[in-house]
Amino acid sequence: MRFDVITIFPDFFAPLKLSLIGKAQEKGTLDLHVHDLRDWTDDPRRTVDDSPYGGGAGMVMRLDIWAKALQAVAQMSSSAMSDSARPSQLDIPNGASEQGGEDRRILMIPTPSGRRLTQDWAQELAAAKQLVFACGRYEGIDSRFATYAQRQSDFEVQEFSLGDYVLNGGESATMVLIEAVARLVPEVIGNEASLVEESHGNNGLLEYSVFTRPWTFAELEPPAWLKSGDHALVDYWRHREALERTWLRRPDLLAPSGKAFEALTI
Ligand code: 6GU
Repeated sequence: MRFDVITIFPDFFAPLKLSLIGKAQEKGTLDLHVHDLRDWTDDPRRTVDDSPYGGGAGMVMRLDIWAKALQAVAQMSSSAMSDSARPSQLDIPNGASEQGGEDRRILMIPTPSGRRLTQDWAQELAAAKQLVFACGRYEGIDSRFATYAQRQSDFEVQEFSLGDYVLNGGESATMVLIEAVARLVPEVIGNEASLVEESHGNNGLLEYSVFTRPWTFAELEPPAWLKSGDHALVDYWRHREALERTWLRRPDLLAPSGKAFEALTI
């Protein structure tokens, strides 16, 4: 899977060389490219913004610069992907190519007014072929950009938000989305079973509590049934505990409209 990030702060993404996501890039499972928006400016000051029409505070990022950046990234990435990534994907039986959606190329625009990122959406995005991120700063990118991209590029366009609070720019939100999606791409995480049981995983409940040695510390002990050696009993209590934690901490997930409603009837 390929990620392209367009930003005025390319250094922001250096941490993606670390950890599992860095390893996945070395293996070739993930292909991450960070582009400096200022490469597509044409004045010595490398200006990317201007004052808003109609007046008001702050600056707005220019549509013409973003359009050039997007066209360039679209072009360089589509030729790169047709060179290498393509044939190997076709060779793999039961790969993403069977699940549909493997050819999706999506322009992701981080904005507090976008669609809220959820685990379900991250799962869906993990099957895409390419995600391109347009990281805005200041008061944001000229609002025509999404429409422009929809009309003039090969990309499907999605505006996403992490939640109801405001960040200074899309960079940190993009890091979050890349991490949430990348770990769902097959072979990025070593132990895929850990994806199933974790919070917001398949049954929609919060994760049950976990414990390791020492058994007693500062008079604190795990629940006794963890020592029973009876797997069915342990599964039963873990499920109960996950339900209890969800009920106490996130009752919204158990509402009829919530993700874990089904878990109540198991
Ligand atoms: Cl995606 N961008 C910005 N700038 N602020 C946010 C956000 C995104 N999600 C929550 N707040």
